[in-house]
Amino acid sequence: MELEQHMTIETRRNNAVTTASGPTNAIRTARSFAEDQGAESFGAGEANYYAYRWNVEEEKSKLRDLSRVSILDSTLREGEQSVGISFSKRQRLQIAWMLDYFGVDFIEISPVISEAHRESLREMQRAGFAAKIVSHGRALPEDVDVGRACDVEWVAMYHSVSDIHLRSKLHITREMALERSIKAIEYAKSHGLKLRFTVEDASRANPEYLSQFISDATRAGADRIGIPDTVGVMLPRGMIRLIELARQATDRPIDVHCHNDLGLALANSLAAVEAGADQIHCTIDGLGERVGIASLAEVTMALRLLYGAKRNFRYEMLGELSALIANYSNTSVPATRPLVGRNAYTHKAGTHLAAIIRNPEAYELIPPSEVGNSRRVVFGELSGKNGAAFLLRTLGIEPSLETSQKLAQGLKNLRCGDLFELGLTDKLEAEAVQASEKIAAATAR
Ligand code: HCA
Ligand code: CU
Repeated sequence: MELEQHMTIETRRNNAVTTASGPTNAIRTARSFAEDQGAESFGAGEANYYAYRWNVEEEKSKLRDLSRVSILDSTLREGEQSVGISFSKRQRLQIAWMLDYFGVDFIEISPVISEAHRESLREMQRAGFAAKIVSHGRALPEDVDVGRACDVEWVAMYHSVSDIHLRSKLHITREMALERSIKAIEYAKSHGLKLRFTVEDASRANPEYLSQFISDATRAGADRIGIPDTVGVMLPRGMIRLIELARQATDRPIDVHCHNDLGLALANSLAAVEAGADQIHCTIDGLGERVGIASLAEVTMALRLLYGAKRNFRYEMLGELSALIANYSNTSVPATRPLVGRNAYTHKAGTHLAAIIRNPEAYELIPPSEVGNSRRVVFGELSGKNGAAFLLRTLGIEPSLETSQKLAQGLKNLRCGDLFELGLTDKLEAEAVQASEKIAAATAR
């Protein structure tokens, strides 16, 4: 069935938009629907309208407003567990400043690791950030004391709850794990701390035990409950059920922390907040143990673009944050990283180029400047006459249809694949548009 037709039927069935029978109505309806949802990305040209409907229309009445979902950045804790990462104190402070300016709600760091980490934490406290600083450690009084010595307001403690961890890592019984955790919670609370308790490896724990654990931790005074998918084994629908169980067991805000071992961290984090989790854990570029967790750029942008969540993050810093981390870890940002990678806004095929220079929305979800990236074009055998005309114009040569075609053929005949890449400034883009209009006019003649 044609998509258009299907949508119309869907629309009728849902009885949500009764007039969406033709393109004009569909566009009009798109606008009001989008406005309804507060989804700014669907207000302008409605390029993403149908996708939005596929994504959320059915759930519209059930979906919570995700504008209140908060963000914890763990680049300085989970991120430092990445292979090849070890920040200096100065770097940690710089990262924290930028994360705070970006607008995250919590910044997590583990002072248990070293004196340098403790000093970093103290400096962060002194900086007077709007973001809350969380001191991460094990569910042990001595780790709580390390946080206390740094005058923190918030501590996070974790204890494994899966049988595999209890048996193979800790060599203790379920009862011992619970008892030890409750003691640690009571200890932290007796010292006036705010506390998140994370049930490590929750996704692989016995559900009855997990539920009991969460409600006991809540009763003992935990202010937030952290539900991690520690080995990245969940499907989004599994995550929904897991969060629903946690939601039943506690009335406290729930954090979700999804590992990316199968590339599902983002999807699982989103499923979790749909199911009632209140905060997502992220790191810059998804850094973390093994292949890391959900990335700050992807999570914050998905919340904004796909759910219309209204947050005042400084999204345009995403590219810079990513570059900073790459610089501090002597690596480069993987070209294929969504939103911030070099390839995220690099267009290559001639047909894409032709569309992009008329309206970038044809192949871009959000303009590159909004995520601190920039648009590039690749010239080579796939450029076609539009790409060739653009290239000629850039070189100061007035393109005709004939020369453009010749150049396109020449680029193809070289059989060199990609010849070179050109960063697009506003001026170059304006010239490209002119060139492509000329070609279009010439072709029409
Ligand atoms: C760890 C495990 C952890 C904890 C998550 C949390 C996990 O490396 O300490 O405290 O929120 O993935 O379970 O990162
Ligand atoms: Cu983790």
